[in-house]
Amino acid sequence: NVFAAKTIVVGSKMFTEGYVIANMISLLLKDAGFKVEEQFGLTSFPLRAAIENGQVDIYSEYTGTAWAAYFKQKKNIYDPYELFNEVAKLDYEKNKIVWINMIPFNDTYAMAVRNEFAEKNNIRTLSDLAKFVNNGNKVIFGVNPEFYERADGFFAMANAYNMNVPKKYVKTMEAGLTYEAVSAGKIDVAMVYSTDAKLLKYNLTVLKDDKSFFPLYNPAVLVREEVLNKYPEIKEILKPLTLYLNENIIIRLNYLVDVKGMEPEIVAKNYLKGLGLIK
Ligand code: PBE
Repeated sequence: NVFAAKTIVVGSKMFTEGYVIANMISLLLKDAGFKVEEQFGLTSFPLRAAIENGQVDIYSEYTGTAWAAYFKQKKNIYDPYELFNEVAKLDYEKNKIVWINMIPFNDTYAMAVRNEFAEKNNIRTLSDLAKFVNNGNKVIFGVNPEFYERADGFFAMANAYNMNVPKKYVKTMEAGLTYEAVSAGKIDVAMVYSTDAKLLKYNLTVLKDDKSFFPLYNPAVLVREEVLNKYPEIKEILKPLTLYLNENIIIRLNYLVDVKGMEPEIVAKNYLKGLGLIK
């Protein structure tokens, strides 16, 4: 039926930046005449399963997440474009998922402590933290359940730094809640994302990953090949994500959601409208 609307299912992860980018994908596609269904608010592994089995057509994924957590690659690649190409190749060969439109910023996991804690104990890097922990100091960590389990997550990180953390000192909580917990002294070290806007609100020191344990995590758009073949224009429609997002801008947009309390959809819409990219 030539009159049937072009329908596409957009997925998203369950955290602020994930919602902001997914809403942009959704708004740009709608503006170009697509009918969009939203499967928003999933954690990484279920969302991944959903695109592999065709329940989701398109979503934004991070290069390092696919590389290290899904494909269990150990080798670190320090050039974002090279990592994008390698991970895209693997995903296409394995799953016929096509990577398009890499976005030029890195949203990495990081460990953050209160500024006083960093100063008092002279801790600036993950190696400093490992030394402090291994000296027998009781240090409580707060991480989300996904980071607790992932191949590029907590225990692999601790292992890379030879940091001996008893399991009972690692508390799991929602990613957004680690800031309040560390500020209130309920935990000593918070898992954060480097583009989180709450880093601007709380007085925290982000510890340097001095052994480069974490891969690069650049977002990109992933589409099932079948869908891209049907609608090849998608690549052009979503190009603004590559052209008009960067680290400063995404932190600003995350700020409007996490600190100012705006809805991610409104933030995404205002930004795209302001640039004249949607009606
Ligand atoms: N990240 C930061 C996580 C959440 C945001 C890219 C390390 C991920 O989705 O893999």
